[in-house]
Amino acid sequence: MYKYKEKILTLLRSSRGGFVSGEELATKLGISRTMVWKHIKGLEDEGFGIEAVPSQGYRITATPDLLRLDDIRRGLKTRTIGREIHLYPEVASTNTLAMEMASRGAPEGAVLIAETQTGGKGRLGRKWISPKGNLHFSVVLRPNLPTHKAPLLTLMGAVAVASAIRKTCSVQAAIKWPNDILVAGKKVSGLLTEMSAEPDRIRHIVLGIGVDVNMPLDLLPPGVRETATTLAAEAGKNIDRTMLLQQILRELDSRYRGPLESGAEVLSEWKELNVTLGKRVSISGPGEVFEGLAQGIDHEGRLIVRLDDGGLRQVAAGDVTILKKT
Ligand code: BT5
Repeated sequence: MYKYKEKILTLLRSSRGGFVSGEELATKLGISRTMVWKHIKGLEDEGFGIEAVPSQGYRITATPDLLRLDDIRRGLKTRTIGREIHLYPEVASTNTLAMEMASRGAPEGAVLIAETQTGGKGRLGRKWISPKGNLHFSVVLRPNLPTHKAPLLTLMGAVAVASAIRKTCSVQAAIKWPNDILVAGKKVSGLLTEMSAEPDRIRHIVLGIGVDVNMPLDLLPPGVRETATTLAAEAGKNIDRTMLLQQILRELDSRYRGPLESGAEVLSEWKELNVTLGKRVSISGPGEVFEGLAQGIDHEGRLIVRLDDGGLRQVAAGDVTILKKT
């Protein structure tokens, strides 16, 4: 049943807005014209606009901004990331679900996507607002890495997201340490990495990614709205979320391997894409706030900050505010 609907959609799409007769669809699929009509209704229920003209057939007039599993899988061509993909209309948090699924044995590279989240999570108990029109997904990883190297996976995720945004949306995405992607100085994406570990080995990691794509900005509350933006707002047009998601998965897939042994390649890409190094920053970490110059990143992904007294600090976690030059 489901397969026929997908095939009808493929045939209608390939006519690029032209009509395809009910007869042709029925013959190609080997089903009755009544069945064709039922599947057309099914596509309309999904939000497709389909015009039916008796002498000419059917044509697509509108495509919903909804993710579809077949579209995500088509042409993805990844080795590990996305070998299993789950798509949900709504969940509390894809990260929470992915952590549960990972502990029950979900394979490495499993991807969980939700159109909306009712309890989207940021770091440190903060909330991630997750309306329709954006991307919210989590990837299960089982890296053979010691726990202290886990932050490299967040950096790898940030490099993948920034690169994918640059390629598919033609906007200059940049990384702010540790987990933000900015466009024009405003946050457009955040990453949340959660881990289950033994004392010295990672059991599994979930890399959660939220991207503000096509939502109206006023869905974010005042206080958040001013520091955020969407890819649609920056590109001046709605973005094809499927293409962006596929590209992020490909960028993750191509980096999640050898380079992680040393992290060196990911770190050098990260340096190219980041907007933190060389800036004066204020860091708020657990129980303290301090300022300094963000001078470098070490091989474990820690930020190296030069304090005003000349001392150096390696920061493993915290919130960074880039200070204006004085
Ligand atoms: C983050 O936290 O930036 C991590 C966000 C990770 C979200 C993904 S979505 C898929 C997966 N499943 C989850 O449940 N989470 C992950 P943090 O750096 O703590 O930033 C959180 C702060 O960003 C909030 O306190 C708000 O100020 C702001 N914020 C919330 N929603 C936002 C949005 N949609 N766009 C921009 N900023 C937002």
